[in-house]
Amino acid sequence: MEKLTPVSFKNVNIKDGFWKRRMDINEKVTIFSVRDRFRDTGRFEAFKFNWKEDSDVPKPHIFWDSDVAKWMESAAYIIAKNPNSELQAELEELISLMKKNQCEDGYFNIFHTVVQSENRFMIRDNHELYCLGHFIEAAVAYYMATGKENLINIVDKYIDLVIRIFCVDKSAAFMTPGHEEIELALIRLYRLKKDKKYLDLAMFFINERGVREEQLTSWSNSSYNQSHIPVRQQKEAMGHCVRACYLYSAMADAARETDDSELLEACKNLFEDIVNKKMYISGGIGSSHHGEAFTVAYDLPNDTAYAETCASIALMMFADRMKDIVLDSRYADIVEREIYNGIISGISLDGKAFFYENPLEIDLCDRYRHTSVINANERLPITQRQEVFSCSCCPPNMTRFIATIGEHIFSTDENSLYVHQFIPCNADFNGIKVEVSTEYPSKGNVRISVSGAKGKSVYIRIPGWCKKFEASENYEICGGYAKFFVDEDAIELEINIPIIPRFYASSSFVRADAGKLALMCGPVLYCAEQIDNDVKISDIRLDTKVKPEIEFNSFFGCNILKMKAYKTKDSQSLYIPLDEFSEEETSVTLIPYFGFANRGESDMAVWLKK
Ligand code: FUB
Ligand code: ZN
Repeated sequence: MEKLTPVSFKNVNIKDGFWKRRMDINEKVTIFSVRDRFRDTGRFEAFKFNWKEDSDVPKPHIFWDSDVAKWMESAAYIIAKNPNSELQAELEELISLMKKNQCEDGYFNIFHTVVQSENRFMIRDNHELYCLGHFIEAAVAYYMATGKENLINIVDKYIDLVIRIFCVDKSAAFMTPGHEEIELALIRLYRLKKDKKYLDLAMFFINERGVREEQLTSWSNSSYNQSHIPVRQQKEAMGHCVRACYLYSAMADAARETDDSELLEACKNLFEDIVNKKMYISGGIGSSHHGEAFTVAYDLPNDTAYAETCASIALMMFADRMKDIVLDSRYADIVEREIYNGIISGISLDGKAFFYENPLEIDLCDRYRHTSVINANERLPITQRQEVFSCSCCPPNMTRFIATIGEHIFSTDENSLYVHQFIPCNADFNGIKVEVSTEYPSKGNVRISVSGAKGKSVYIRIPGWCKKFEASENYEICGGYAKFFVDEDAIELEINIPIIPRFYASSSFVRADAGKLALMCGPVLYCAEQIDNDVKISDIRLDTKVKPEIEFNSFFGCNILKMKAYKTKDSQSLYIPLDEFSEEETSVTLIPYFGFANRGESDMAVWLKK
């Protein structure tokens, strides 16, 4: 097993370009607007533990704690890079409320203290351990940002209680959490504090999953939360996608920490099953809103795609961990697919609104077809992003993702530096200084200057979609990376990855995409929106013989494409005999998929007729 160490986002300064714009918006707009919406809805107020039956205070939800914990984690990452007294004060206030309201025995959960204290650790699907997991991640982040242990002390006390209840007394009504997350969080805390009790507890929850029958919800079976068989035997990704990919991320972490080759093998199999059979071209996973879950292989409907933003983040997290334990560029390829498509389609360009579901096709007519029946709308994804949801897990997941985008760029081991993503930045770590200059994803020239790495190798990922590239120095290909040897104190490498449009057909097993094509340019997926096109989106037939024109568009901060296409010649008939049917030439504009629904409601499609 490889053991690369990712370079912390704290050591990486993103200079300009696509991600700098996103980070600035995250820091100046998103973190505050998510906070304000969480305030409006009572999520912050809930930390005062002042809800009572008949009071005006909104009733806490079982996982509001986790929404705020993710917000805290995000705010901590932001202040780790740029001190901000407002955010810091907000964090301190929340932490002091937590300290004040933590139970004597260490328990901390708002819902199960003020609403249903009688059900403490009784209902497996009530997210207590999931919420604790997010508080642990927030504690790690706050410590990294400030060196302060106040939040760590709170979660540590709670973890001791969990160890007692789950591993010693075994008095909880279940063995493993209904929603995974605590496992990966505990391993993060273990890496920070080096206290083995955290790793042991993570391993306990990983190892106990699927070995016995456990409490189920009334509407799901054991595969919903990956408890159908022991984790080492799992080969097929099943159930709720976020739960699944948080578990797989923890399994990858655990495989690394304990040198467990069986766990690693399971991770590899699960990854293959997802990316070869169950993932949208956008990187989205979860084809159905029923259980927000994986369905069966090749079932990838575009208009009803669930493709939750958190699920894309979770798959990215899994792939990102795998890239550091297996030298295979396909893992970082999936990170790339997610960060430019399935994840950031989840946030509006102004940084204020979010998609929970990320469909790959919208036809507004589907929403209004039942003209004579009241309330007969289909169960279809919303067409415009919202600032907050009653289940608002995605917005704070997005803020923590954007704040730490720098974490996905580099890894190191004793002898090498690895460059996984192409983001313009300066980085300084382990005596090595790196500068990356590029206009990626709009242009493919990447200049990488490295100093302090004499005698080491530099591995640069060559994206799987790139068939031909140029490099300024000699290299060999290892695991999909171009490997360069550094024989001087400072070296400057240049690679050129052509950013040219590429058409994709899907596997013949994917019914929804039959007879259609999708277009990608560099790592970015494209779609057609009605607002840019006169032709009805479903009527566009792409002309693949003429190269699409590429044009940089500042609204999207990325290229758009213009290309030749055909449309059906106007006819008044509903059905046209084939000998009377004809097409005429037209042109279409395609925009980055991540940018759809930023200019009002519009029909949209990724897959277009060929
Ligand atoms: O259950 C907590 C979170 O809410 C899940 O991770 C999301 O899928 C949503 O159901
Ligand atoms: Zn979510």
